[in-house]
Amino acid sequence: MTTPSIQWYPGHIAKAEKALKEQLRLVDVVLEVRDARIPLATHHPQVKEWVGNKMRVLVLNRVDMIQPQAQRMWAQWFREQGEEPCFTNARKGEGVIAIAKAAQAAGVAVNQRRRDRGMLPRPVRAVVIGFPNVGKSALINRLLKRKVVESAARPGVTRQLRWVRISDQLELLDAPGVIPAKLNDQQAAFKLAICDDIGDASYDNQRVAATLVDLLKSLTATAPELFPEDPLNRYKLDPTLFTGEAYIHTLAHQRYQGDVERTARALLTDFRKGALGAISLELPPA
Ligand SMILES: Nc1nc2c(ncn2[C@@H]2O[C@H](COP(=O)(O)OP(=O)(O)O)[C@@H](O)[C@H]2O)c(=O)[nH]1
Ligand SMILES: [Mg+2]
Repeated sequence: MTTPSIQWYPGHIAKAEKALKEQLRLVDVVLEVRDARIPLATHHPQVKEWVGNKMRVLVLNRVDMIQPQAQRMWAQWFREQGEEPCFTNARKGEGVIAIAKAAQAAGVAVNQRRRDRGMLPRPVRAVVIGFPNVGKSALINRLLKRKVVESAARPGVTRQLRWVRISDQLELLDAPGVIPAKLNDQQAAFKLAICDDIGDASYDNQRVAATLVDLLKSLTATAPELFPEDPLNRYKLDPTLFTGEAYIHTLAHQRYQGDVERTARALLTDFRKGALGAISLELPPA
């Protein structure tokens, strides 16, 4: 019998989705945050339905963790799809002003409609949504540091919601990370695990780390221009000689007294903290 390699908890998802749906009723604009390393795998299939006819701003965060050339490729690809994503580094605050501006601009129409109905204008309300760990909170905190004012709690539908007032024109709502109830694409699920964007899912570190090695091998082969150096140089073990799984085992014997689990964790940690370099794990579809 085979068990699925990456599992998570439907109960948590249902709860997060329910909270999100309540929040969506209160906002004018949706800021959809994805991980720039895996902009396709961090696309949630329900976003379209959640956004409905609200305005949406697409944010590709962690731009510091991908190659500048990969950023250009994604920018062009999204443009071809009729999208204009904002690239941000929420840790440093780079690109966040553009987001506040885009959200505010999206809200202009909202206030026009209010005026037409004889109502007073109010700040634009936006919710920040995306997979766990993509940088939603970091983004809000960065926006707050720039402009700033207060952080106020207002009664939500069934519980207190955290509204953050960014400026006189913009209020944001932090949302819990959401994950689809089902991930049919196993490769996407592995990428989410590699990037730690899957919340408290459980998975086999060794298989995830082996998949990372296989993925890096195929990326360096298909787009050598993005990898002037092999990202696995750090370990002084040539990945082209092994499958991902054999690589982890060999590395374990060379460096970690045969402890494969420790090796897998070390590799994943190195990737996640950027020690292997800035690496986009996805490239735009050809
Ligand atoms: N290098 C880098 N780290 C980031 C960036 N944005 C967020 N982080 C880090 O990623 C982790 C998760 O961010 P958080 O905002 O809590 O994610 P959330 O779960 O979507 O709210 C934190 O340690 C952040 O400091 C970014 O653009 N670049
Ligand atoms: Mg958060």
